[in-house]
Amino acid sequence: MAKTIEQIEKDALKELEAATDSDAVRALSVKYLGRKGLVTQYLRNISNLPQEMRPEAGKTANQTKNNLDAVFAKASKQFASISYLEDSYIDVSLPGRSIHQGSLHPITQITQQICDIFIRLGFDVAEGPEVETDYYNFEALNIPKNHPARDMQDTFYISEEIVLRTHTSPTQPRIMEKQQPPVRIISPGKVYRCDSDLTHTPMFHQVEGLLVDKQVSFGDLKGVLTTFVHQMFDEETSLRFRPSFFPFTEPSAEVDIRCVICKGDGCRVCSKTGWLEVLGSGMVHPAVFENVGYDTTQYTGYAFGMGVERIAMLKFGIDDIRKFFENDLRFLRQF
Ligand code: 2NM
Repeated sequence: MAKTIEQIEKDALKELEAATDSDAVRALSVKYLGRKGLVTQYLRNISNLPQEMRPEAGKTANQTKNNLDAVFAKASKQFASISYLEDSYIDVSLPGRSIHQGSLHPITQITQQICDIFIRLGFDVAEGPEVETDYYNFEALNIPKNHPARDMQDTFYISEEIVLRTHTSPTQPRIMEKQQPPVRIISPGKVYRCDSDLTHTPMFHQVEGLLVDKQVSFGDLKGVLTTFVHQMFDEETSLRFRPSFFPFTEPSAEVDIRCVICKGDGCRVCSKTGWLEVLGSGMVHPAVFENVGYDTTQYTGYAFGMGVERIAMLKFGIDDIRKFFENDLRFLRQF
């Protein structure tokens, strides 16, 4: 016995109640209203009914078809809007995504501090290549072929004539060749030496300075470096100039400051001397001026150089230079 159209509609509505998503509604729509659907088949079978029953049966069946059509469409729309809400659901109680602020590497910070002091004193910044010729790295700076600083153990050679610069000094004869005095420059940058332990890394940073003019004296050098130390460390920091030797300066002096840790009492950092070496300096050797075509009867000049890592270690109280190159964020975020 075939089901009545009322029974079919009842079943359809009951099944719809159990539907939980729009896919289920679509399946019901196919089951009842599709090409082989139960309502569709019922409509088709009306032609087999006795003539007098057809109009009434057709009317009821069409009403059922239209009703189910509307009910399915409405249900499908409701499920669609629910799933849209579920997909785009935002939990406003979740903590926000934090933005980590970056900062300058401590070596960059100290390099900038050093440069700023000399810029205020009237120096310009001049940078040069890290891959340098033997001529500018050594020869122009009065470092002869047999000098220990040229030792294969210290210098990274690219070829017979090309090296990784071992100091930032070669920038200076490059400038002097192009520019007559007065010259006031500082040269910050990376330098390379084949050396690695607690206090040495194969790459480190220097700032070197040069001033050339008429009647420049060792007193000018002392004044500028004293100002530098007082601004970089502390107005109260005492310093001393200790005779030394560099091939490119004569006379030469190293600058020591009172130990920033023990204030001169003697400790592990200053090897019980109470002093810390922070700078090399001197009056530019006439041979350097001759190499760049400066008139040595008219001009004199001073030069100085320092290691940025060493200054940074003293300022921040760090005892292992390698910390600067490990890129451990727990270390770097302290600066
Ligand atoms: C130092 C110490 C002493 C220096 C000399 C020159 C130049 F090019 F003018 F000759 N530039 N830098 C110099 C002098 C560097 O570093 C420890």
